[in-house]
Amino acid sequence: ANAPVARALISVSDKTGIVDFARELAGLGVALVSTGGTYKTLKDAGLAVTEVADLTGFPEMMDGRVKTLHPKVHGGLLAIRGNADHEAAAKAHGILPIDLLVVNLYPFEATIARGATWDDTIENIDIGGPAMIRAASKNHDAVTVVVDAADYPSVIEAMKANGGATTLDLRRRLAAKAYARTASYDAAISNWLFDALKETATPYRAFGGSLAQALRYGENPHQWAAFYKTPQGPDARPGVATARQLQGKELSYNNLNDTDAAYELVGEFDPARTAAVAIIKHANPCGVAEAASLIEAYERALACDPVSAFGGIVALNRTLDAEAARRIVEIFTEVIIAPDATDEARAIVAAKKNLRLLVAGGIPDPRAAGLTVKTVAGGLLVQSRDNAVVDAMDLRVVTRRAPTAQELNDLRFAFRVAKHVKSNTIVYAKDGATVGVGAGQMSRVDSARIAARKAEDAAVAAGHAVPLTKGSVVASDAFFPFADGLLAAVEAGATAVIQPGGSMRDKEVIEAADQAGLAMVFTGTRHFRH
Ligand code: 93A
Repeated sequence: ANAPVARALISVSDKTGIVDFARELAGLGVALVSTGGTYKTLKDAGLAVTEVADLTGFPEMMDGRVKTLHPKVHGGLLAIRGNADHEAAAKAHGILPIDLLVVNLYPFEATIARGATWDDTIENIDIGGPAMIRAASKNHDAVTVVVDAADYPSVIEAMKANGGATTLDLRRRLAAKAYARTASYDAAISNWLFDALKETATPYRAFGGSLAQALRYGENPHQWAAFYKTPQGPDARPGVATARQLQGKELSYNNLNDTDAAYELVGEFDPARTAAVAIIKHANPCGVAEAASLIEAYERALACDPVSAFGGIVALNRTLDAEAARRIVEIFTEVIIAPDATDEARAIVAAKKNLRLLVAGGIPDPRAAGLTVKTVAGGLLVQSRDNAVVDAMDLRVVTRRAPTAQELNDLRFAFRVAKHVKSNTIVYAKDGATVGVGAGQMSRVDSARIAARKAEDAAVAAGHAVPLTKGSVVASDAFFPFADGLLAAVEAGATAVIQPGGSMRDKEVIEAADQAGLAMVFTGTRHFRH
């Protein structure tokens, strides 16, 4: 049914561009019908428009909760054109066909973002809008539905090219987009309610987000990609979705992924206690350090693996200062993210045009609840985020020797970092800095060896006589299934170990540690990350 559009119902909360669009429609001979506020906007602009109350013969009522929920609206949208029964019913009840529906919904997501009251938020749940959108989309064979102002021009263009009608292809695309909108809208409402109930763990969660940015490409140039944001309240965990980009090239898919990994990692370090810096490559840290100042933390993070740090992402847990900025821009860096940046630091970064600088306004709370989602063929795997923090864990010394105070500090540091490294994870640390990171190996022994070898490389690069793992501590994200992984760490020179424990062969592993004079603590908590 490719008939010209004769009647349009326009009901929009966001009135951007609506007057121009309606004027074009009127110019193409379309009769306009609108709800109260939209009616007023169009009428004030000098357009001929009918109020929906005149169409239905019912006033808008109950504070606007009921304005378009009426058979004259839904019959007009749903009647199958050319179906004798439907047309007879329409005639009998004085229902006029509606060929074009233009709706954008009560701004529910924006309402929760500004932290509105409960009642205000409830009132911003649109009922009539989604009902009309769904009706019009079902009947897209004849009805055009527009939910996004960005589509106004293509509708006008199609009508001009087709004697006042749109094309089936366009109507189908717009219907697909419309159902995506109602789905993400309802997901936002459902998630808001679950959040208010403090329930992240529920199998009934809905998944949805709205398109924040179409990305140039995905992990590789032949992959399509986009960034979707899930609606958040004003106290949202600061991170890539809330950060403001002050300068630099457009963020890529990999940048967003790596920046997220980097920022979540520095979130583990309380800025009131210590300055912390993480350098990330391919979502794994190639150096992390905490120190009295950002510059010192950066230097030490960089020293861990200066070769890999090239082209990395740098995250800081405190306001970026000039000193740190000056040093960071010396090597090729893709992204810097920090809670904020001083004016002087911003000016220094500005000299590197492509370098992306993001300010997040705060740092993420590692203890916050939340969900992680991963796709598998044909489905989604959902879990609560790993919000376990080592400071809250009951550390149990299992060896004859207990760690010294210095070792214990480093063990905690290393385990905090290990949480953010892909499994199997081995992290060597010393004096609040990583000195070797082994990531993503299928065998824990390999991770231990790789981390040790990287430490040797770093020692050679820095002109140290002995590898930095000598006298370091080591963290493992999961238990050592055999003593071999632990022995590899002993060989590298580690003096203390932190790991979850819980292996069938714990006894064997503890004996090996005792024999080597190591101090070992069990956390009872595992930090797998895949
Ligand atoms: O409260 S509602 O759910 N009840 C309705 O019957 C209804 N019909 C349209 N909200 C309803 N709308 C929404 O009103 C539209 O989705 C749109 O967002 C808004 C436009 O109102 P106005 O034209 O008065 O500014």
